[in-house]
Amino acid sequence: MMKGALFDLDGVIADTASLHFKSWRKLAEKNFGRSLPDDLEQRTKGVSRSDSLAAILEYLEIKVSETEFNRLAEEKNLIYRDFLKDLSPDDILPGMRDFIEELKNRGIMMALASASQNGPFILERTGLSDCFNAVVDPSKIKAGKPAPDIYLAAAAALGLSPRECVGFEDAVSGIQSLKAAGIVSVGIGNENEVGQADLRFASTGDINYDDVEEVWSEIMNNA
Ligand code: B16
Ligand code: MG
Repeated sequence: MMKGALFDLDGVIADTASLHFKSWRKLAEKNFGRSLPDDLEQRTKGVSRSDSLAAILEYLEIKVSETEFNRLAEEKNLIYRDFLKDLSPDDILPGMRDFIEELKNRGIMMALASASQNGPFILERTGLSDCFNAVVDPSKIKAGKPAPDIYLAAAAALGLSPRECVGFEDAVSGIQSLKAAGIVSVGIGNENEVGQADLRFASTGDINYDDVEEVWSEIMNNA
């Protein structure tokens, strides 16, 4: 049996993924009078705040000083936090509370492996903090997703090997991170974004434990 479940947050547990890009759009409008194209969203999904800002500035072909870079990152976070001000358990994505409770009842340990520094706040506000045995602090991770570091740290925080775990992701960068860590990957979303995952569900409402356990066992038996 699999022993650990490692979760991404935005777009997997909480309905917050689009709020990040909405915040970046607002920031770009306000500071540079520029709009951002839809396809930039995928490049910022699962990616740290500073890596996201670097990708956006590169697209805009704007160079800024380090001080200005930090100010823009901070301003984006203030915009994002404003969007989060009414966050509640109603913002948990469909089916996820039941799925997390099922894992807990089955004795499967859970860790959060989100690139977001707002992770603990979001877990608190959605009432899910108690379900998690560990929350990785992304500021302590050297290389963000797509590097394997954050998922390796999440498995280690549970005292498990990567092979004993399954990871849940909604972003290309996150699936790449899981693969590089040697962790069975479950993608939530469309083929374009998470088609490389070992198992894919179109949306969180479709996730079920039996399929996840079956794919994990199959991969372990063939390894
Ligand atoms: P913050 P995840 C990621 O969360 C988001 O997908 C990404 O868009 C965001 O830039 C990153 O968190 C950092 O978030 O600015 O709140 O620290 O998908 O890894 O849960
Ligand atoms: Mg995500």
